[in-house]
Amino acid sequence: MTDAGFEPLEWFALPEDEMAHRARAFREEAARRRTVRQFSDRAVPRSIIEDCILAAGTAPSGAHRQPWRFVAVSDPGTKRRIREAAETEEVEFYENRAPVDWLEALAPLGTDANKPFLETAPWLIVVFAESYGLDDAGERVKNYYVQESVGIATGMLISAAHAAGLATLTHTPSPMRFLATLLGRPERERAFLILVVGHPAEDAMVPSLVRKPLEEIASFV
Ligand code: IYR
Repeated sequence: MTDAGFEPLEWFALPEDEMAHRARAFREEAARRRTVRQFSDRAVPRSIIEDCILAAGTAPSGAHRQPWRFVAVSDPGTKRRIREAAETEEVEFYENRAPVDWLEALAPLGTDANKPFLETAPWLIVVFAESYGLDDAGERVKNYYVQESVGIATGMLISAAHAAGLATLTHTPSPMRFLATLLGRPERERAFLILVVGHPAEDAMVPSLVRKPLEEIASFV
């Protein structure tokens, strides 16, 4: 698990105008990303999903424990079972569990308990957080900053999918315990979220959102 030794950093220094150009280009590309809720059933090659997951796996993590596991689901039967279980939780959420203020906050997004995209989209990447690891002898190894590490990796996964021309939706059925059971994951893995990945439906609509301006999200001191 421990990486042996050190090696020289591989680094490509850029002139400042090139840095500015790339920063702006990345910002503009990031701004084009939208969370999509209507997916096409158009297939996406597994190799593209593998590259996105490998990009996510380059995320920094506490003590370099890499406490993530990505289960990429394309099997229609498994997707159907995930949809059925998720919708059962969501009906309970929307009808009973969610407080009024939460439902009000969600109203502009137009979400409800119906989750057809869990079957329509070609890929569901179920992200698991490993609460502890196992060493070669099968002994428990402590992980650190698990939520932060998996959150960063998920952000990179979303960015990688967007860069590959794919639409995504972060879906968080609550509670999510059924995912570990359904996918046969070990006790030490906790479902973090489902990333729905695919092409948007041709008639996909997205809510008109305004992103906070720099002054509201940043302070320079
Ligand atoms: N998990 C539910 C509810 C939901 C909650 C939040 I916070 C959202 O930003 C969107 C939906 C669902 O997926 O519908």
